[in-house]
Amino acid sequence: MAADTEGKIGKGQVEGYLQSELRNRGTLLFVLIDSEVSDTDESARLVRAAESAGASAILVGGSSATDQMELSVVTGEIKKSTQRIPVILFPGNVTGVVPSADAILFSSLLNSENPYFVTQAQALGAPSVAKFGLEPLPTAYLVIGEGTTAWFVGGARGIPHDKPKIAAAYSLAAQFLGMRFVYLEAGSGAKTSVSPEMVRTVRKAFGGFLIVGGGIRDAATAAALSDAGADALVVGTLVEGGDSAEGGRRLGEIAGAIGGSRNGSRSDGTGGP
Ligand code: 1GP
Repeated sequence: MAADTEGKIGKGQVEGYLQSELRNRGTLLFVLIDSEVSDTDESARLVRAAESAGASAILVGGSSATDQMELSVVTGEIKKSTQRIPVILFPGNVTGVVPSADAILFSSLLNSENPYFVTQAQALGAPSVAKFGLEPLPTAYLVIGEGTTAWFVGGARGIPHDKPKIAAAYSLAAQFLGMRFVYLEAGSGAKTSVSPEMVRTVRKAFGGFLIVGGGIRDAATAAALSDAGADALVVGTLVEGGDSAEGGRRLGEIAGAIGGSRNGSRSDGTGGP
C-alpha cells in the first residue's frame, strides 16, 4: 500500500491499507486513545509503544470526549508520533471531528433510540469531515449490552449479549445500506466483552470489515474473538493511564495472539467487499 512522502499512511489511503493489512496479517489490533483521559505526552508515548507492539491503527475519541480543542491538540501530537500507521477518529458527537487525523469512523449508532445519533449528528458533522479532508469510513456502530457510557450517552437500546441474531440482522441491514464497516461495541471498560458466538453469527451475515471492542483485557479473549471472525479488535482501557512500556507489553501479547490466527471465515454475502 502506497504511503505519503514521510512513509506514513495518510488521508485517502486508510481503507485500502486496512484491507491490505487484513489480508497479510489476519485480525488487526486498533488502540483507542481517549483524549479526556491521556495527556499529550502520555498519548505520544503510548502511540509509539502500540505501533512497536504491532497495532495497525490508532483510534482517537470516545463517547465522552467533548473537548474539541483538546482533542484537536492530542490528535495532532498522535499523528506526529506515528511512524506509519494511520490515526482514525472515533467520534461520539460532532465534537469528535477535528483536522490532522487521516480518517474517521463515520458512524451511525443504528440501535440508538435517539435519531440525533442515527442521522442528525452525521449531517451536522459531515461538512467538517469534507472541509478537513478526512477519509470517511462508513460504519454501523452497534452497542451491545447495557450500563456503559456509550450505551447511556448514545441513548442505545442495547442488543442483549445473548441475542446474536439481532446483531447479525442489524449488520446485514448495514451492509444493504452500503456501510462497509460494522463496530460491535460492548462499551469502554465493559465487564463483559462481545461474545465469540455473537461475532461468529455476525460474521456469517456481514461481508464487510468487522470491528469488535469493549472490555477486551487479555490475549485469550482476543484470540477467541479473532477465531470467531473479527477483522479488528479495539483495546483502550487496558493501556490507559499507566506506564507506556507496560502498555506496549500487554498490547504485544494481544497482537501476538490474534495475528494470523484467523482462517478467513468471512461471509461472501451480497454486497460485501
Ligand atoms: C470502547 O471499544 C472501545 O469504545 C474500547 O473498549 O476501553 O474496554 O478497551 P475498552
